Amino acid sequence: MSFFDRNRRDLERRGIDPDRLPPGQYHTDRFPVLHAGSVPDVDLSTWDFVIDGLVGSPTRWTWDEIQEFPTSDMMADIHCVTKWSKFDTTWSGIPVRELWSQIDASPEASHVLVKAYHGYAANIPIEDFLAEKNLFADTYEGEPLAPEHGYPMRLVVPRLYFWKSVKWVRGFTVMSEDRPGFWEQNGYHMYGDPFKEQRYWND
Ligand SMILES: Nc1nc2c(c(=O)[nH]1)N[C@H]1C(S)=C(S)[C@@H](COP(=O)(O)O)O[C@H]1N2
Ligand SMILES: [Mo]
Repeated sequence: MSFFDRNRRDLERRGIDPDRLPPGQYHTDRFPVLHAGSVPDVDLSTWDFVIDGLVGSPTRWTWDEIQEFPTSDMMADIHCVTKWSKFDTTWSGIPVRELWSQIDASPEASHVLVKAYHGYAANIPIEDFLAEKNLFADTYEGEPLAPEHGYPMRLVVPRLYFWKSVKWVRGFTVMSEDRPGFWEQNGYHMYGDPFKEQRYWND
């Protein structure tokens, strides 16, 4: 029996539906750390969150200002393109929809490019960006985000592969076309639906 078959059988034994696993994924209870480059040195006194592109006027919030937004809690399964999935992860933070309601986005807006320290970016269609579960999270499993998992704030978009969930997020650009981010320029799929196994350019 293959590793993947055993992994599904382990889930069944624990009373967890193995069909929650997208094709080609295995379940883990660990929380692997994955990123390009180094963990940024974060200084909250100079931290800002910037929204530019197709908005009425560019918006900038400091760390103190962004604390004024309402927050929610969310639970979701996450799926990394390197084949691990983790179930029932819990997060809190600012719903993406909350931030979006405060900006004057153009009716032409179709995609965002979400940006982080060190030039990392990921592109997401607006419809997926505004999905109900999505958060700009500052809390994971009831604790402040660990530096390696995106402190002080990361995006969480559970319906797409986890590379879209930008750690150390600093804002986004609103666009009227799709433009590749960091991994999308380096072979990863422009959209990245785990259940359609859209891992690489030709998937
Ligand atoms: N800023 C930034 N965000 C990032 C990455 C990165 O390299 N830089 N890697 C992505 C990838 S490929 C994955 S799988 C997840 C991993 O998140 P984790 O380390 O919290 O598990 O972060 C995503 N967000
Ligand atoms: Mo990843």
